[in-house]
Amino acid sequence: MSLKNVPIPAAAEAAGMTKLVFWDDFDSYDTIDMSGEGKPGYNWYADRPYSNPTLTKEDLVIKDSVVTIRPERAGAAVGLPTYSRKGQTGFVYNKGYAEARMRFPVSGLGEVVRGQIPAFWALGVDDVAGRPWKHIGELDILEAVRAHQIDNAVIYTGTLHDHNRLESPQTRLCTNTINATGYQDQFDVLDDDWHTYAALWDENYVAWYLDNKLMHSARYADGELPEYFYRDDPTPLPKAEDVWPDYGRPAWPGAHTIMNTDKMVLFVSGHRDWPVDVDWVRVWQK
Ligand SMILES: [Ca+2]
Repeated sequence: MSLKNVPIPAAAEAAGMTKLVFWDDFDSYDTIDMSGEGKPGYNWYADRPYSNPTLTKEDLVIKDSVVTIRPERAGAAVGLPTYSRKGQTGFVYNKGYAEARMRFPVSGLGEVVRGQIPAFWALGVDDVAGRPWKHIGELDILEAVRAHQIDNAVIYTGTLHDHNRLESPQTRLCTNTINATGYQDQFDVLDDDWHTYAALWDENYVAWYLDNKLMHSARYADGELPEYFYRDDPTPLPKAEDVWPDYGRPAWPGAHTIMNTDKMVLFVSGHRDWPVDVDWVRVWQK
């Protein structure tokens, strides 16, 4: 499917996010800095943070307007970023509607190491750039997870993390919201077909979409405990720490409000043993 035939997603339009600020159809390597040097002006960077090896054309195979992301184990979780640590350049964004059309196998998988999963996600640029930070956000638009509860079926999850070192330099406080998967007997099992994964990120609000359908959302504000919602149900979900006592940390008032100011780098992630096809990526803003 060519990107130019894809309409503005309804949720982005409703939020006034109709300005296309980032797009890639993966027609060629021209939008990826394969040099590993971190030169400005590209959508994606083969050089990667956290001392991971530079991606090669074996790790990123482009064919028929699709990139297959399949790096070796080392650094697979990081995938392909929109920002170069080496060049201190690239695409970052604050608020907007980010979406990707992706496909990955859901059966015949060997042992998959934790964290090395199909993902479309964003992280505060200070961490990616290697700058010291006290407080950043992380928006996991999609993480495809194997659910041991249901025969290792591959399920949809989307998560918001608040990484906070303000209260103790030694401690990385983190609170999380995740979709209904993990809270109760609601699993959104994925197949190996193409799907569009998206997150609407606005002031004090994040909502996740699968094929343009609202999946779950989070609301947060200064001085208030965040609330998490399942689809259109106005009843807040139970707190994660009440359901999974060892899951993350209890949320604190103001958790996630770092999202209102943080600038984030986008990533698409796959692995040699769990390759991910990406047809296109777009980001819309007001
Ligand atoms: Ca394409």
